Order: sequence, then structure tokens, then C-alpha cells
Amino acid sequence: MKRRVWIAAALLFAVSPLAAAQDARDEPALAGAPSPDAERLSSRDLSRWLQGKPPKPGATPAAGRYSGDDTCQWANDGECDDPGIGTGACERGTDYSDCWRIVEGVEDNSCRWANDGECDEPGFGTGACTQATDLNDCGEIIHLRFRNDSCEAAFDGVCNEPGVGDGTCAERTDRADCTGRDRPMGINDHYFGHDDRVFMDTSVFPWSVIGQVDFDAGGACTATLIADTVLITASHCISEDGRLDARGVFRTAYAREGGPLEARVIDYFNSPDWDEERFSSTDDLDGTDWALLRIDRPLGAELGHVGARGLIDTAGAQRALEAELFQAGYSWDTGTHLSGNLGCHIVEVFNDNTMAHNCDTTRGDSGSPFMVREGDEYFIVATDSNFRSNPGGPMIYIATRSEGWLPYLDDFIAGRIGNDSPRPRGPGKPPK
Ligand SMILES: [Ca+2]
Ligand SMILES: [Ca+2]
Ligand SMILES: [Ca+2]
Ligand SMILES: [Ca+2]
Repeated sequence: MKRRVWIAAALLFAVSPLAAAQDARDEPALAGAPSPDAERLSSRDLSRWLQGKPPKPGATPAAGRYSGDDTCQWANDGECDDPGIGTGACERGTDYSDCWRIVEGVEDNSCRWANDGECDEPGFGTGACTQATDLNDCGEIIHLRFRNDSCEAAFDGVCNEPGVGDGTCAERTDRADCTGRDRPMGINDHYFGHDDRVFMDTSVFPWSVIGQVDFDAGGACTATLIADTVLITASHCISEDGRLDARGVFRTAYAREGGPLEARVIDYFNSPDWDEERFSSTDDLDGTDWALLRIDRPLGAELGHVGARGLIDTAGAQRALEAELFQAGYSWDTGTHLSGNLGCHIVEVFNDNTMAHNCDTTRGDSGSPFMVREGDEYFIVATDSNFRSNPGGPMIYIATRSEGWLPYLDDFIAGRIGNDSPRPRGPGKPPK
């Protein structure tokens, strides 16, 4: 066993829209190409790079061989951080051990976790292997590395990256349109073989009430207004090192005329059965991965809010499987945009208050809502939780069903329960 994989990683990797925009500005030119220190690119190298393929080994003259050291603070974390090739978090040449394979086009199976049926690269996999050392398991991710869909013109069906398209997108920010939507099965960025996400208009309900909480303790998760002053998100978003801390700022309706609205999180209530340690080490407590948050301004009175429904309790498991789901969240790879799915489905209902789904979700989507629609009304039936490793098969994506928190909702809205109140003994039994 390497370790359990869960979307709590989103806490480490989630980026605020501001930070993402900053990253985009910092992107180097001709990103992903061999080091500019190397010989000038041949047209063949350039065309291979544009197709997402690394230069052939040996294509770079020895005089231009990549060299350097591991003095960067992000050295040896398994991810190449060299500017022009990787994330750009390190000075050029100071992340040598993580970068040299990618620069020289050496994709191999040298990791000890190679050929175990699970992708172990950072980002796309468990992170147990260095990039480019788990080739057979990670498959065709070469053209996905260091690219995203953060451009304003992403997901519009036209490649807008410079060189290939009209250049209205920065390098490497219009991935789906420039490299296609097919995705390998079994990677953590899980699109079930195909990325079907679209951008949502956050000036329009219900997308206007799906926002993001930037936590004071670090990290960010998606959260949704379900009452004038109440949000629903995932418990793992407010839990770290055995402590619960929900303090943070909720921002929503980014595209609203007049700008986004924001409020402070001032209280929370999560499952009495929540246990971070057990959640992180087993699959036993996924049904408790929910948290109600209270904010200090009635944004729901201004913007409206969605409803909540126990879909399995009210419709039964069979009809629930047929329901069209609407999901949206602040995925790590779509920049400042709210991205999501129109018409994905529950694929299995579990008795522990969870369900598996086929909605395209990734890091940053933690806490994001799965909704059903009735006319103009939307009802949250679950929130995004984690994914389960499934060697030999695609990852299993787990959402926490609303049935778990519905019994507490009225009491939390009314202020009868919360972080400063004693725990109720059970559903519907708040303390006197
Ligand atoms: Ca690194
Ligand atoms: Ca592997
Ligand atoms: Ca585009
Ligand atoms: Ca898909």
C-alpha cells in the first residue's frame, strides 16, 4: 500500500483565483520546450513539442545538455519546477533531478512503483514517483503536464494558444481546445476518459451562489449557499492535523455586475462522527465528509440560494441513478473560472451516505455541489469528497450525500447548534 488518495490534497494544491492569475502572468514563453539554454530548436523538435511530445533523446546536442543542481527548495519533490519546462517555481537549473528526464525526453519506468497499475506521478497520480518515471502506468499524460484550461477562451472549441491559434490565450492555458479532450483513465485528474466540463456563468443563478472559501489556515474549497447565511462544503476542507478551523473568506458571483460578494465564515457544524485520521486512512467515514458554515452577511438573501434534498431517501436508489446531475466547482486547472458538468450521473449508491459519480472533478472541487434541477430550482443532493484508488480500473469518485446533514440544517440555520454549542445527541435532538 502506498497510501490512500483523497481530495484533501486539494488543500495543498488548491489555488485562489488571484494566485492562479498571478501564475498565468508568470508563465514563461515557449513553456514545455527544451531548455532555451540548449541548441536552437529544430523544426522537428518544435513540431513534436506542439504535439505534446518531448524531443527525442539525443536530439539535443551534447553541448546543450541540461545541467544543474538541486538547490531549489522544491527540488526532489517529484515535480519539475524549472521555468520554461515545469511549474516555474524554481530558478532555472536548480531542480535538476526532477527535471532532467523531461528536458531530455527520457520517459521511463524507473520508479519503484512502476507497472503496478496506478499512475504515481504528482498531480496526475499519487505523487509516489518522480515525473517521467512511471510511464506505463501514467500513459499518455505527457501532453497534459504543465498545461491547464485557465484561459478565458478555454472550452470554446477553438485553440487560442500562440503559435497554433490566435494567441488570445497564454501558452499552455487552452489545453482541451488545443490538445483534445481525451484523458487517460486512471489518473487523479479524473475525467472518465474525456473532459466534458464547461465554464459556468457566475453572474447567473445557480452558478452565482457557488463560490470559494479561502481558509485562513491555507487552502481553498468550493462552497454553496443553501440559506441566507449558510454554506455547505466538505469537512476535510476545515480539518487539518486533527484540528478543525473553518475561519476564512467566502467569495462568490465573480462575474456579477459590480463584482463578487464576500463574507467571513464565523461558525461551522460538521458530523459528530467525523474523524480526520480515520477519514484519511480508510474508506469508512466518507459519509461524514460534510460541513455547514455560517457567514457574517446574508448573501443568500441577495443572491438567492439553492435547496437541499435527500435524493435517495425521496426518490429511491433506482430513480436517483437516472437523475441528471449538475456539478460545478473551482477546479485547480481552470484558473479563476467556475467549471463543471451539465448532465452527469450517480453510478452507484452506497449505504454509508455516499455515492459514486461520473462527473468530471479534480483537485479544488472538494465541497462542490451535485444538484438536481426542477424547473428553475436546484437542490443539492451531495457534495464532492474524495476518490478511491482502484488498481487496474479507473478511480472511483465519491460524493457525500445530503442525507447526512439534512437533519441538522434547520437547527444550524436557527443558530441552535454550531461550533460553540454542545454537540446534539443525534439528529433532531439539539440540546435544550
Ligand atoms: Ca521539484
Ligand atoms: Ca505506478
Ligand atoms: Ca479556446
Ligand atoms: Ca467525462
